Amino acid sequence: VHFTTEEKAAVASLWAKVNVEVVGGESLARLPIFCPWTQRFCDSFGNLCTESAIMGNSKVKAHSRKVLNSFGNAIKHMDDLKGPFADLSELHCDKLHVDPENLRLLGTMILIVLATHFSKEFTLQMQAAWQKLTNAVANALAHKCQ
Ligand code: HNI
Repeated sequence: VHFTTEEKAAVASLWAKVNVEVVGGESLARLPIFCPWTQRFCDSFGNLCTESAIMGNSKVKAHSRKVLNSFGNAIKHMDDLKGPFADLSELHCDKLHVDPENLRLLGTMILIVLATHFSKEFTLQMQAAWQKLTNAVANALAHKCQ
């Protein structure tokens, strides 16, 4: 994937304002695997589908921080993501058996959260640049899943 100078600048300018904990947590909380639409277990367990319930889970919280920090790393290596993400791809594909679809979905959730936090700055161009990045990161992470 080739990023233009403008796209790189757009991504970096928004990233400088991102609160990693907040955006990471909200994005993971929106991932449908944590918050299934059906809410089948509400009767027995109570509602686990709130941001605070999901964020109260320390492992989820730790992971969301790691996810966003690895996006920070991706922003430094936009010209070649496969190399820097090779080990993480092995972890998610071979060891954790994460469905690649969920890797892509999390990227979409990050876009949604960025759009809600930075509504004015999240222009068409900004969305396009970030979408390209989230797709590229998901592809790099899913590389070993085939
Ligand atoms: Ni993910 C660990 C990055 C999506 C489940 N994950 C990590 C680590 C990073 C990371 C970084 C820490 C590795 C280490 O400690 O060496 N994960 C990312 C990124 C994405 C992502 C950048 C998506 C863009 N991970 C997902 C998804 C799932 C997931 C969608 C599950 C559905 N990840 C895990 C699990 C671990 C993990 C489980 C190990 C536990 C942990 O917190 O270290």
